[in-house]
Amino acid sequence: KPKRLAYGERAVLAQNAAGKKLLDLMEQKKSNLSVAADVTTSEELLKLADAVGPEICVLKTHVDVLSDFSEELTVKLRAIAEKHDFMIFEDRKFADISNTVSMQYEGGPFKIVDWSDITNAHMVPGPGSIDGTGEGAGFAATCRDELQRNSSTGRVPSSSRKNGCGQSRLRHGIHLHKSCAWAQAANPGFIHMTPGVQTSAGGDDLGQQYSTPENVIADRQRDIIIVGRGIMHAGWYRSNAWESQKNSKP
Ligand code: 6AU
Repeated sequence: KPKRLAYGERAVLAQNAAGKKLLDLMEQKKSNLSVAADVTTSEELLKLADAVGPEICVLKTHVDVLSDFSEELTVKLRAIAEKHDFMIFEDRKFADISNTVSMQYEGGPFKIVDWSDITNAHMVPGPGSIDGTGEGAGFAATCRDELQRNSSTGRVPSSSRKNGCGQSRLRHGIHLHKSCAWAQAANPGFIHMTPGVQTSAGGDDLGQQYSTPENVIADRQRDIIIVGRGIMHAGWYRSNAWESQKNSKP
């Protein structure tokens, strides 16, 4: 088995500025944890970001589930990201032609390009849909992207989607999904982020499947785990366990 390179050693091999920054940050902060901040109000999001900020390399957001999104939120979130030194990944999953994706990325209510470090696109329309997101026309040079397929049960990856994934991966270099056959050993310049992680394997009752951190990082050679409800509901587990010990039989 080839020796696994350290994240910091891989920074020089990264495919773009975002990848390099992320690998350096992971090495320096000694964190390969990303939290999926799937909350529905700005106040909860800011509170969560400030609480988990010291532990994480990436905060993953879905700002279109916030009931009160505002530009003020993005300014505050950026300040928390600078304070704790993590990157913001808006999990937008674009899926259209390049011209439309670029308008959605820069405009609309969210103006994702202004405040996120990383965003992502489905490979369904083909790799061309995110080709404009490099240093290309209409996009800020800070634009970054990720690719993804689904971790939920019942997915049907078509060969064309797989091809699109492969081609874009070559150009863009940060790669996000659960079941890709490419490990970092295949190309240490790519970064693999994997969602669907909890402390024990299993799933939710809507088709999500979970793996453990060790399974993802050690066995499958991925780089970053993304944990959502497993961390956000830690309070629930904590109080449940605490209350349960009071009920334990002598
Ligand atoms: O740990 P969970 O199940 O609470 O949250 C998992 C997070 C959610 C999903 O939108 C996301 O990861 N996700 C993704 C991403 C990151 O794009 C892809 C995927 O295949 N499965 C998945 O759960 O925010």
